Amino acid sequence: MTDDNSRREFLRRGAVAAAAGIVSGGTAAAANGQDPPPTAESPTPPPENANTATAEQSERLPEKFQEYSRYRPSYGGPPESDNYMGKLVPGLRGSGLPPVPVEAPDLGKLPWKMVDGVKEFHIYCEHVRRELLPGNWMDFFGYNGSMPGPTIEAEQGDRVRFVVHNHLPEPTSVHWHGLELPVEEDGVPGLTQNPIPPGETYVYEYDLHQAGTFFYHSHMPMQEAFGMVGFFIIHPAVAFDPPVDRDFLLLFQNFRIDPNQTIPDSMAMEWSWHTINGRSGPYTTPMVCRHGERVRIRILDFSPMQHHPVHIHGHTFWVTGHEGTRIPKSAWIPRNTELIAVAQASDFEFIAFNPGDWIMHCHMVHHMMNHMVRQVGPRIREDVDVARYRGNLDSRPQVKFPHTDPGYQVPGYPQMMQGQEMTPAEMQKINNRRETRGMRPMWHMGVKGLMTVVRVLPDDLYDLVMHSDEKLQPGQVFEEIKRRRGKTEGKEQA
Ligand SMILES: [Cu+2]
Repeated sequence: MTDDNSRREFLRRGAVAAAAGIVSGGTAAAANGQDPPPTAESPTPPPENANTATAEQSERLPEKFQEYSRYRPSYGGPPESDNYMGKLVPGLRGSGLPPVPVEAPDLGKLPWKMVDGVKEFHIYCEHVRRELLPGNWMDFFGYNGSMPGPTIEAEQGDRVRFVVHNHLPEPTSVHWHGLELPVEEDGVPGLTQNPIPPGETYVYEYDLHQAGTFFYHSHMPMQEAFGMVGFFIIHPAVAFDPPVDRDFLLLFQNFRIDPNQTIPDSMAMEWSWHTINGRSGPYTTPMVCRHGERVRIRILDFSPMQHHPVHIHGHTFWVTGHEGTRIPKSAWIPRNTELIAVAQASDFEFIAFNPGDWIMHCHMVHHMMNHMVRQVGPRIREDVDVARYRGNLDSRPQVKFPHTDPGYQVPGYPQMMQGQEMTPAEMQKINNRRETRGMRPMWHMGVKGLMTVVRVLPDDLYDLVMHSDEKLQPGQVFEEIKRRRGKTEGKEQA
């Protein structure tokens, strides 16, 4: 059997086993994607005893830790096994289908039409107003009415044409980040082309031979800090195995926008607003999945100068790609927190085995809040009156002993930090989205700044939330998930 055939055979068996809920790890050594035996074409033999060692490890590991289930917590080991922590467990969608379209919550896609065998896109560079949180409209530069710009979705092998219309009050150009293209298409002002003057149009055209998570952006630094970026996803000609059921995109950004402003300060070096796909938590729309699906989430950090350690709760993901391209399986890394630096992207894949509402967020504390300002008395802390101090500068009142005295309060965030005030109408915008139906009544308290939610819902609850018009009470779905786990946990493990 050729390597390709054995791979297909493994995936087929995996899909059959997966359909039964359990993927056996007992024969892991035989089907764990190790290097094929040496042939005339591959003179380097695998290390001696590699297979024996794996088999021995596998034998020593209690069987219950060798099995993998897409429907409950399990180990799927030993670490060399294909099933280990869900590593190569296929999605429910099956192999051999075209790649699933990407989905960027809260963002649209750039439309295209076929013109003489070329996929032609029109890009409008323009001023954009974006509502980061309900009632908080800010001013940016963006593309086609969106900040960040709409997602470009193309396929390996496409020839693409971008007609760029500059509606900005200043010159611009568009760079195609990570693409191996002719130098005159690279979009660097001065170096490879003249900047596109305001009101004028410029055409880029080239072939795509790569596949992966790329992006497009202005190559004027201050325009980048103003929001001029968007995803450029190139699907592989043949879908990557194991197949995924969902392919989400999240674009992380930081901005400095002072409390009396709606325009980012692109010179600033500390950041007060944090957005995912142009919104801040809790206005970021949850990613809703079916229980047992294989999910890919691709994250791009396009912050001006800060990295993001992105963490998911309740699951372990495999890092399967970076902004360069897909990573070979032997180099995938299991993590629950991945550090993504400026202009880097990471692709995560995991089996959504764990029903519930799971937060996915940047772990830097300053990135878990919005509209931050320094401690300046009543502006942030409601019970502190700086006028009282200012009026008595000659004889400032002494700190009194009772702990209620403001002098006892720690300057900084921890005590009496104010939440973002929102009107009932604004709260409705948070809670009235289909994707949030049935979440706990106060779910939004814990979802701020660079935070969003992955919802893993059993089939019937997924349909109830996403497809039915039945009225759901706050907390109804969450409580039902808790109730079922309590009821069925023992049975499933029997
Ligand atoms: Cu961060």
